[in-house]
Amino acid sequence: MMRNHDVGAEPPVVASDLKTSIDSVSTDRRTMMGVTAGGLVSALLGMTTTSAQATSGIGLVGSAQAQTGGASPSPTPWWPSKYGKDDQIGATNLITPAKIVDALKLVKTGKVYEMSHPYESSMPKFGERAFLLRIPGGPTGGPLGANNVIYNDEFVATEIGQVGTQMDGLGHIGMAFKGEDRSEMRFYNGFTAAEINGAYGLKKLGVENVKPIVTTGHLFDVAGLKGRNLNLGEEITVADLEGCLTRQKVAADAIKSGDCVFLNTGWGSLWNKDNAQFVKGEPGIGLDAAKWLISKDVVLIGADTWAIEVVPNPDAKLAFPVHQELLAKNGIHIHENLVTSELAANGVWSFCYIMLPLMIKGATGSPGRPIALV
Ligand code: UVW
Repeated sequence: MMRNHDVGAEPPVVASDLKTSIDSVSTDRRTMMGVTAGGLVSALLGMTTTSAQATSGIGLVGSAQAQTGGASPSPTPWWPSKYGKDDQIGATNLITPAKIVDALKLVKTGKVYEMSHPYESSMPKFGERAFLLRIPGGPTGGPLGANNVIYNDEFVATEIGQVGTQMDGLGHIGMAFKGEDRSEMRFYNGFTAAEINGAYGLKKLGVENVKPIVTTGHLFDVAGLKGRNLNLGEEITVADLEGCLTRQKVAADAIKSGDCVFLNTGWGSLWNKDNAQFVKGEPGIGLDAAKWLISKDVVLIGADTWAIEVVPNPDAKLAFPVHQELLAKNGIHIHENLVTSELAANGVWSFCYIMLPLMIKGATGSPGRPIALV
């Protein structure tokens, strides 16, 4: 089976969007405040920003981002949530005790598939996000007491919920209805930026609200279906998802309310091998496939890519529309930078999925160690 990334086969729409570099994109609000993540960390640690931090997928959506600040992109409110007007839990409401019992029935052998990459500074990162770990001292402390105990601590400076293998919480993505007016920037359940944003963490929709995720997971091996790794900017369609189910001999009604779904695109094979290409864009679902999965009432969609959605979007005017559709409009979580290749290689199509988001109060997302159990 051919598994190489055919970089040369990028569709023409990509080339036209590539002209905007990260330097010319003005919508990263950290830069607007004169503080980049790398700069903040550098200031904290007395270091210089690394060239790895300059790698970015932002340039690919630059032309779409350049169109911000105009008329309302969608006059249709998506709130109140079907889970209640004050709900901050979103689709994880669907993970009931019965769902957990059902998922655990899939565990027959006790085999664990790790779905996380290790967290390390060399990993690919979107925009100027950073991950830096230092062990001060060496050892950090001691010797103490008559027994001369010594200890090591670490100091980590990072966008904790948004680097590496990470799950997006419901406070991560919203939509600006009236330019810079924070009372018209809407998130899940209609909460506004004016209501939720706080310098010391989100006041609402923080990732601590997400329930522990223990439910049935299903893999769509799209790379397996195509017989190759998918290309940058290649959209995964509803027909592709249906094709995966047929090829994998999974019944169309196997995906039930409260389940999670995952995409194996092959893009993850670039991880820590060609980071520049990994973050430049990616294959993924477009709005049609997203709506098809939403209609199945899933709780979370994950992938071996950094955004799970096709980047750049085939509609060059749009930037991350699937993020808005899932997180803001439907309260469905996104799990990025997962390892799905082992599941695909072993033909593991359904499994018990466990991800326990950290209760980092006010955070926009969570790192973690997701596993598939069979
Ligand atoms: C953005 O934050 C724009 O993307 P992601 O959730 O993929 O990191």
